[in-house]
Order: sequence, then C-alpha cells, then structure tokens
Amino acid sequence: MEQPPRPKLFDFHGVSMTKYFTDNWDNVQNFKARPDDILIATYPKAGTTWVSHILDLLYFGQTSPERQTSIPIHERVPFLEINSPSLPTGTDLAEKLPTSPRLIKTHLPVQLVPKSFWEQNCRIVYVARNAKDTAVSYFHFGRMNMLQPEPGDWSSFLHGFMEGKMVFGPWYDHVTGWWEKKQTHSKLLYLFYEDLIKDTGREIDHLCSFLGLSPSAEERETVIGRVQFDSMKKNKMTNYSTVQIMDLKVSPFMRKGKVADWKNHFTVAQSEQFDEDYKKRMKHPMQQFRTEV
Ligand code: PPS
Repeated sequence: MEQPPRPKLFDFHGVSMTKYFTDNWDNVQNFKARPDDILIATYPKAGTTWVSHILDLLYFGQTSPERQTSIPIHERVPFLEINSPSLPTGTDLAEKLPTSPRLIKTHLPVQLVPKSFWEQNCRIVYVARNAKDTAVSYFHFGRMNMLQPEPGDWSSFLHGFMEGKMVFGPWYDHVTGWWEKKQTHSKLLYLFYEDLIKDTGREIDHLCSFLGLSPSAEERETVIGRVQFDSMKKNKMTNYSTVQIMDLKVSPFMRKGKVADWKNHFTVAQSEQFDEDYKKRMKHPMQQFRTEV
C-alpha cells in the first residue's frame, strides 16, 4: 500500500499539531460525550494502549471475550481526534461504539478537550510518563509511523521535544495542565506509567475503585496476566500489527516497555542539559516523576 506523505507541524490554537489531528476538528469539538463515557487521556507514548487494554478487559473481558481476539484495541478504544487517510475518523468510530460505557482515547492537551466531556462530568483517566522515557519512545514511534512528522536524528528530535515542537505540543504543559485540572474536576484519576510498571495490580485496584468496579480475585489475576508487556506484544489485537501506516520492522509499537531506557539514548551532556531546562519548567512540587524505579 502506498504510504501517505509525512505531515508537517503547524501551530493550532497555540499547540503544535499535524493535519491528521485537526482536519476533523468541527466534529471533534462538537462530539457529544455521554455521562458514562470514560476518556483515557495521555501525552503520546505514556501508556495509553496499556491502560486502554486494562479498562477494556475490566469492563468487557468477561461479558464479551470475543472482543479480545477479534477487534484491535484502536477500534475498541477509538482515538477521538484522529483523521487518517483510508481509515474511519475517531469521532465516527466513537459514535458507532456499541459498548456501554464507551472507552475513548485522546492525546489532546486539557484546554482542547471537547466541552461535552466536562458538561457530562465524565470520568477521565490520565496517564503520565517521565519526560526522558517519553521522548525516547516518541522518537522511535516517529521512525516507524508515517503519520508522524519525520523525526530526524535523536539529537535534533530531543531538541524539538525540549522546545515543544512535537505533535500535541510540549510534554511539560500537557502533564501540568492535566494535573491542574485534577484540582477542579474530581472525576479525574491521574496515573503514572512508572507506578504501573512497579505494581500493575495495585494500579488496577486504583482504577477499579475510581470506576466503581469490583472484579473477583480470579478476574483480577487474569487481567494482570493479559496486560503484561510480553503478552500484549504477542497479541495481534494490541501490538498494532494490523495497522498499515506503522512499519514494525523499523521499530515495534510494543518496543521495550521499560523505565529508564533513556539511559541508552541520552548522552551525559544531553541528560545534563535536559535536567537543567526541566528544573526551570517543572516548578510544580506535585509532579514527582521518576526516571528510574
Ligand atoms: S500511543 O501511540 O501514544 O498510543 O502510545 P502509548 O500506548 O501511549 O505508549 C506506548 C509505550 O507504552 C509501552 N507499553 C507498555 N509498557 C509496559 N507494559 C505494557 N503492557 C505496555 N503496553 C505498552 C510501549 O512499549 C511503548 O513504550 P516504549 O518505551 O516505546 O516501549
């Protein structure tokens, strides 16, 4: 299949974006959320697919087990703002979801989320991942995904990351904006990728208590087993092997799934410069991101 040309970044309401996430903007902004919709919000590469799979299993693993083997995760949990060539738009997929609740994914910074999610007081799960590992994961994603702008080499990509010249804007503003929203929107659960790595079962318990779910001990164990990195990497419904625009030979979507892979990418000088800049930008005392576990 012929691949679409790599898109260019442009400023969209103060955030760097590409046309694949803005071309369907009217429908995104006018999307009609329902009160029981659950929005999974993240900066790219923070563990969206992981949490999507966890939630899908918690809600529908018992009642509709066939979903797990027949519907890829990006159709079970549509990506609201996506509008990519030759695929249905995220808003179409979300509107046609037969499930209740509907699980919907977004990478939008908090200020661009369609207003109906706030009006309907929807539950939102935000997942954040430390900046250094996010940058590394995003770099490899750019290499293999034709819907991303050309990432260039690691050094120039990292520079762009620090400047916020990434699709969905600066990581710094994204994680902080959503954190601040948590202070006024009580139905927002803010999770960290590093905590999921450290103790997946405990984070699943947090999710369940937030969502009012009480799986049996056996069900809980089954979910924990199915969402392990190795099992999601083997699973065609979660490893994105069905998606043409991604070249998994260049870099797999389920790449490493670790904390601190940044150490294999950052030079000492890059790390020092990054840390220096980070301290100036992340003044919020709350956000204790861990770059190691
Ligand atoms: S996307 O494209 O923004 O939706 O990507 P996203 O799903 O947010 O992030 C992909 C990274 O999450 C890792 N991942 C996992 N890590 C550990 N355990 C599990 N089960 C898991 N599932 C996904 C995935 O490997 C990507 O991280 P990297 O560091 O690139 O491996």
